[in-house]
Amino acid sequence: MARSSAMVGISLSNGGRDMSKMTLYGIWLSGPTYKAGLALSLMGQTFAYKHVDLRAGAHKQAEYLAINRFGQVPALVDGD
Ligand SMILES: N[C@@H](CCC(=O)N[C@@H](CS)C(=O)NCC(=O)O)C(=O)O
Repeated sequence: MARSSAMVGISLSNGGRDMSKMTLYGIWLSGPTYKAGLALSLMGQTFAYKHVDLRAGAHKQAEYLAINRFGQVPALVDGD
C-alpha cells in the first residue's frame, strides 16, 4: 500500500496562500537546501532559486548575511 503524506502526519499544503514570490537561497549539494526545494516542489509551489557559492564564502558576505544572519543555507524569502 502506498504511503500518503497524511498517513505520516505531514501536511504538504500551502493552505491556498499566494506564495508566488518565494526565493530559495542555497546550494543543491546541501541536504537542507535539497529538502527545502523538494518540499516546495511537492507542495506545487513555484519558487525562484538563487545559488549561494559556499566554496567562495558567499554565505558569509554582508549581502547574504542580510538575508540569513546565521550565514547558512538554505534561506527562504517570501516576497520581495
Ligand atoms: N539547521 C540548519 C542547518 C543548515 C546547514 O547546516 N547548512 C550548511 C550547509 S548543509 C551551511 O550553511 N554550512 C555553512 C556554514 O555553516 O558556514 C538548517 O537546517 O537550515
